[in-house]
Amino acid sequence: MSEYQNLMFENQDGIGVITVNRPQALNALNADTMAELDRLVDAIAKDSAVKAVIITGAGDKAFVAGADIAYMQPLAAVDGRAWGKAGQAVFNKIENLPQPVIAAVNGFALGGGCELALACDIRIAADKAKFGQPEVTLGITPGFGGTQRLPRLIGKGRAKELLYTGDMIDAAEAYRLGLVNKVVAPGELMEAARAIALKIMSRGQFAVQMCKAAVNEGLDTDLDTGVAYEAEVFGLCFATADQKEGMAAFLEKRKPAFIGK
Ligand code: CO8
Repeated sequence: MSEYQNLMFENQDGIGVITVNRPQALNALNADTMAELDRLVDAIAKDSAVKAVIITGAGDKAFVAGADIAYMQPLAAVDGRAWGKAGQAVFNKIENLPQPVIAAVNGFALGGGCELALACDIRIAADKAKFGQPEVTLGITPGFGGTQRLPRLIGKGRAKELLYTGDMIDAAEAYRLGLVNKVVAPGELMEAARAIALKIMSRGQFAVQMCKAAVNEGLDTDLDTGVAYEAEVFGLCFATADQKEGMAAFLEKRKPAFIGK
């Protein structure tokens, strides 16, 4: 029996592909699924054989249609708060994984599903994907980071419109708003996500990790602190074999052979 009931995971040539697998509920995130995701993300963080991660949804209809409404409906305030905090912790772990994480958004990405995509580094969408934070239509706020990550990604005014109206937008509009990096035909989605992952994996791995850390740390602080952090990681790169190799390869007009250290 698989280690996971609600997720699938496969290491495809160094790309760890996570598939949220509850298609009967449009891959809605219930407590079991979140607990499994937490466990899987912890394992991936320690797995040096996983160089990049893609997150997608099972079936052809949904990426993740949100947190599970049936699970949440009877919750008391104290349980709602605990559920929100637990979900935030999992998505924070995804955002801070050492590996680059790409969301391959194959369909509905609503509520917690949109928030899951927001916690990834890069979002690629099928042209039929739909995005939204419909929580206010259910009488709640987003609780897995949406009120924080959405304005940071697309700006305060645009985020507030989506958050206050609960409107669903299509992939073209999500691209126009900067919510997704690229829109492709559904049949090309996984290949497009893989292509970006492979390109990133061909670069200096430590340098990519440090770029991620600098962006994540820097956006949560002021510019002076952010650039000071950048100076530190920039300096650290000069302690790696990849920096010597990358620059030697440039000077010798050849492709670098990076080792990730
Ligand atoms: N939770 C539970 N079940 C769901 C969910 C969901 N989020 N979304 C869909 N399903 C189920 C449906 O109930 C249905 O089940 P059944 O076949 O047993 O009736 C099945 O999936 C198929 O769905 P539909 O029949 O509704 O499919 P349609 O094609 O008609 O509609 C939609 C697709 C538009 C995606 C529609 O299903 C929908 O609106 N879903 C809900 C979307 C939503 O509101 N998501 C936000 C949820 S709230 C949230 O995510 C908050 C996150 C933070 C929580 C923090 C807590 C503190």
